[in-house]
Amino acid sequence: MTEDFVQTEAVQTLLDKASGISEDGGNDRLQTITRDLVEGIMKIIVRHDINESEFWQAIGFLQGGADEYGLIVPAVGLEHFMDLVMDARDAEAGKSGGTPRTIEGPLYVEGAPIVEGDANLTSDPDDTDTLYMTGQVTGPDGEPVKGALLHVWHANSKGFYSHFDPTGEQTPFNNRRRLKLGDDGRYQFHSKMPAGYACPPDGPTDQLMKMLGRHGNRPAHVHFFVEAPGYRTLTTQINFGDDPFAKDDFAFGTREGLLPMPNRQGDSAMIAFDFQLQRA
Ligand code: MBD
Ligand code: FE
Repeated sequence: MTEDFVQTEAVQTLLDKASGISEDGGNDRLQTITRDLVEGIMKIIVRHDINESEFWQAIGFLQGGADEYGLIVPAVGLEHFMDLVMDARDAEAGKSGGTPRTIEGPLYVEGAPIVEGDANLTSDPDDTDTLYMTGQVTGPDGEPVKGALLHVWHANSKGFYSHFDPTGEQTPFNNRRRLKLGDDGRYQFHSKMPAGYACPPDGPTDQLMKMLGRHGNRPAHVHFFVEAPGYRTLTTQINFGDDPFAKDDFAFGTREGLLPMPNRQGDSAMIAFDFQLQRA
């Protein structure tokens, strides 16, 4: 049997009906995309001789993994692929430049405290290295960006994020802040050095990674959204330039230009990192 089977009249009629294309009403774009998506899956079923037991195994995986879609999507490279697509669209539109974007991931929480000046992000105990970050938000011509809001979020020294911590040890919005910047676009904060993140052990994403011969770990990182009137919102992260695992990321978030080298002295790590935004 070949993929031509999908082109038979019975299957094509099934696709037209299942996607709603042959019915009255409905959302045209959704109908077309649904049809293509289902047809693509049908082709894979035929191409790989997928049998009934494998089919139901896949459905079971998707059902069991529903809570972890936000992890499965970056794990299989789709979230990074969206960045590559947006970069390519920008290049086509002549809109390149500035700090690279990279994936948001599933662990942002809205409503973090808004703070000004030298900000402390953490209520973690004082037994791990302190991270100091400073820098400036500028525009395409190097002009300071006025009135920016810098969202920052990162894991604690065990790799857990507040609001998603299985130990229940963290206070709400720990290691999450929105920094309100002034007219010079400068920011400054301190926190505790994050550790790398690992997918929940033996959860659906971790299981899939193991079956693929991969791992479910991310190197240590700090997430940012940079928002300012008149500029395009940037979603990005940094890794640490001296981290041996910096480029071994199951979620493909590490990028050139996002690997500042910390200046480590005793139990502190200092990082200078500027953000350059594109105009809206
Ligand atoms: C993370 O902390 C993260 O940033 C991503 C992209 C996926 C899983 C956990
Ligand atoms: Fe993260």
